[in-house]
Amino acid sequence: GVLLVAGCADESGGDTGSDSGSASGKKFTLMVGVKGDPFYVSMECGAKEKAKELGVDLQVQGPDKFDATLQNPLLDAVAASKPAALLVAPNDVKASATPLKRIQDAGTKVVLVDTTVDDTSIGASRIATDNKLGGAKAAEALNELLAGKPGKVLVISTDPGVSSVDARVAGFEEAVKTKFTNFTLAAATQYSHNSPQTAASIIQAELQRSPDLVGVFATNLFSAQGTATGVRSAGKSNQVKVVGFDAGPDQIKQLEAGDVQALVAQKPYDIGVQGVEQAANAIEGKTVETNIATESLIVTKDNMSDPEVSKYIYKD
Ligand code: T6T
Repeated sequence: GVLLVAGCADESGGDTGSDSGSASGKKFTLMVGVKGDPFYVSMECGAKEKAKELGVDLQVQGPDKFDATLQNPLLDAVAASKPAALLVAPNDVKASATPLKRIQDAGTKVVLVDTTVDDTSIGASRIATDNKLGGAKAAEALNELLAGKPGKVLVISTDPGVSSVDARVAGFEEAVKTKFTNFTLAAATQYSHNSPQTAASIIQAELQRSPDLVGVFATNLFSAQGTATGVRSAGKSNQVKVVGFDAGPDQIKQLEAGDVQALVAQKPYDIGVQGVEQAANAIEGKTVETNIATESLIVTKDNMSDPEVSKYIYKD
């Protein structure tokens, strides 16, 4: 289905395209990872802004769940419509490759945004947060929150095979094993399937099993939301520090309420802008940057009102 967005800041006054290059007037599709996720809503705002500037006709779509079995049929429909460019956040490193390869082979310029596939022949450009670094930053934030106190920490992710969150887990685990050796990983990473309810159940079961748990790293918006709710319902907000990824309006509320202590915020708006830019470059035969790593920043209760930080809070 088509994703409707109400939340973009009004940034009218862009170039209406009288002097734009050959990408002007072409059809671009943005296939987000999942509909209604503030991360992708913000990415869409950035993509729309750049599309407007370049005179590109941008359509946005996304599956109802973050699941390749739902996203792939939408990709097959995109293949049939043959856009000049496809910006896509693939749902799975393996399962998403087949439809994307077909689309690329048919002549559409494919740009991977946020997530990737294993097959490196896919994508003229890949634009994503440095997710491994983001995971390491989460470990550092947790260590600071605990002031070096030793203890067990748990990682709650969405699904294995999602490049973004897998890299965050790897970065977090590496930092715990090499730098913050005061921590021990509580158990294997647990998977919420991107459901806040499941994340809440996971943390509550772990709190029962490991009363000595001191911290949790939840690798994306919905895992973090559910984890924080679960810790709060268990009445353990004072004992367990929660570090989440992503900074939607609800995550900021949880930070304010003290249910989450730190967030790693991405810059999805920038990913959207750069995605359209690189796709246009590919169409116009200009130099394309094959890999772009975008930044992340730590948001806490202390810095969240600073305009330099609050400008990165996602739209919903
Ligand atoms: O964390 C983002 C995104 O980077 C990830 O690939 C999937 O989950 C989010 O969209 C947040 O829900």
